[in-house]
Amino acid sequence: MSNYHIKHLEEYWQVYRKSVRHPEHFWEEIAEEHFVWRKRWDKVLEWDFDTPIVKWFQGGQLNITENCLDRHLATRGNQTALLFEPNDPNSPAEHISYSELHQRVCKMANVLKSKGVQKGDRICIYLPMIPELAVAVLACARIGAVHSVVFAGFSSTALATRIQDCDCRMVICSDGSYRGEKILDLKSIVDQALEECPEVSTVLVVQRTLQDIAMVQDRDFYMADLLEKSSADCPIEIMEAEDPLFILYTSGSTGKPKGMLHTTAGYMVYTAYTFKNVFQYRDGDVYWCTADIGWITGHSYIVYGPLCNGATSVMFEGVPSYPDFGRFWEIVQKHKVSQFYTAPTAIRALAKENVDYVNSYDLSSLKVLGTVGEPINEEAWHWYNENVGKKNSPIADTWFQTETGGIMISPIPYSTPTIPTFATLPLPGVQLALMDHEREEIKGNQVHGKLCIKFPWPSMARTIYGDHDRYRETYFSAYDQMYFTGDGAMRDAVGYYRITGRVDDVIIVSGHNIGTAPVEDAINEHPAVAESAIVGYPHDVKGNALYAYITLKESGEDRNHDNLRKEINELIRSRIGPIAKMDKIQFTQGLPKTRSGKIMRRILRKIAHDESNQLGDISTLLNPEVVESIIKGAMI
Ligand code: 7RM
Repeated sequence: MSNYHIKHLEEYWQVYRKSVRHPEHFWEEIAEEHFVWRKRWDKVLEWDFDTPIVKWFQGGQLNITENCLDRHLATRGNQTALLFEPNDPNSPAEHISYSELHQRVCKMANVLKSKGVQKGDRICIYLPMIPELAVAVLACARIGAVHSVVFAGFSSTALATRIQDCDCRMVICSDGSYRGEKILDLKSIVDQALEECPEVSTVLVVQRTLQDIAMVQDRDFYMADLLEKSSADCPIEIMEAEDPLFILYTSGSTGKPKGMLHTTAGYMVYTAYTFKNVFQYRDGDVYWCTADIGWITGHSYIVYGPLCNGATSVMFEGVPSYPDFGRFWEIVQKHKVSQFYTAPTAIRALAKENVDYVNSYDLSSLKVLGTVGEPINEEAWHWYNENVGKKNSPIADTWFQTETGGIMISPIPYSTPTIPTFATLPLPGVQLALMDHEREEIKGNQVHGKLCIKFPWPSMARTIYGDHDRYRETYFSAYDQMYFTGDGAMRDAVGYYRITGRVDDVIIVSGHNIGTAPVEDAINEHPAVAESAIVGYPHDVKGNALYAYITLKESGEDRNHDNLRKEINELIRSRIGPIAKMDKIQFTQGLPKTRSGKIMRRILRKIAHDESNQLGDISTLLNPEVVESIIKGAMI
């Protein structure tokens, strides 16, 4: 029996039980057998969920890029590490071997050093899905700098907030990016953001689109010029197990994004282990995750997890709809993809199109399908299973979070029987709990509750950068000695889990977490707006669509409402990004409030869901009379 690669359901249960009985021993064995350490750890785990502190493999020393790159050079130097598929289907794909990737990472690491970057410095990376993004991430890790990747679809305001929050002095960006037929201007977004970030002294610019950009003297440099002069010899920085590896921002229910901090050894061990098991990766396979590296899925399952296993990982620059809705399947056929991992929102968008787009390609190379980011509805699951998998490739519905670093709940393909909409079983080492309203754990099956995790796992985020109190408050204060996920879940008769969605005020739109607060903040910036509340409502492609209830200041009453709607969406686009634009805006006389002044989103959610006959008791509201008028307004 191998702990590292599970191949049967019985084996899963054996491994799972072992991982719960002796968690430390379980992870120690995996850490010992599958990774390169410069010094062995003294202590496998130290933890308490009150403070909270969690430390894995203390005393151990290593570098994650030695595990992702150097150790493969002797055995698979010529094997493709990254397979880059550009936006333009007529441009050739780029096969970057392990030895070439190693060289490129070393060169870029030396560029960073030449610009004064030191261990522990935070580097902001704002790049599209091009090889340099993966190279930049690894270059930081090689010299012990902490990367903070910001998804290159975020606005300049969002970028500036993230640069300021973790005090980055360097930004790595590109001139522009290709997305389908569009060319986006990234450098000007960076320039705008940096007006608010005087501490940033260096900007390294990767040229992708070769469009005209402004370069600031002594601040901005072309990456290519620096790489040319840079040596390909860059020894690793030896890192402590708990040294920070990266910060990744995720939106919360209050305005400020949370900089989740991940550390080195535990993150490496867990993402490598889960990659191997969830995707059942074998030598020779070509693995493709369609996420952007700007999200945790891309960090863990495009870069670190696959490379640690010596896999071939596809990186796709474009979009599923360009040049047409067959693009994903064309790429699967062209590169003989064996594992394909995407989001329910992409599946729903493709399922709306003619099925011939799928059927015109040979998808027989596929062995495992994956989905992540939000609950997958039954219809989308069947469409994926029948048309893409031909009922022959198990679907891994993988549940995890930026905070968990790696996949926590998922079937093990070919071992765990799948059921649509169920993420099924916890992976080894993951101890789940469902909690009731009395904050007690609900035992037994066929139950529903708030999803918690009661024992540490190696890849959990260790803190919110610069705000450990908020970390404790958000994740460890709701339930005693538990990590609270913010999600609800049900456990069925056989112990399978089905995630039912967020229980807080985060709305998932097309797989993007939209915190209500920052969007409301943006709306409220409009001079005509008095107050706003946004909620999600079901949307067949995006999962959720956004609905804004807005009360206007008196002076705005007689304005043209359609213009106002446009202006508000424009404001949201510029402050947050196009993903947060409203699908519906209703102007109201007032918003339902509790007596302590909190907006009752629960009621607005019901109205948006067209369930205003199920509002329950609203007599405790401060202003029950506004509810009736909101219901009337919603019907127009
Ligand atoms: C990986 C990622 C986390 C939130 C999480 C859930 C939701 C993610 C699933 C899912 C149902 C899934 N990280 N979520 N995966 N819900 N089934 N398989 O998305 O930090 O961006 O979001 O996403 O609500 O708490 S994330």
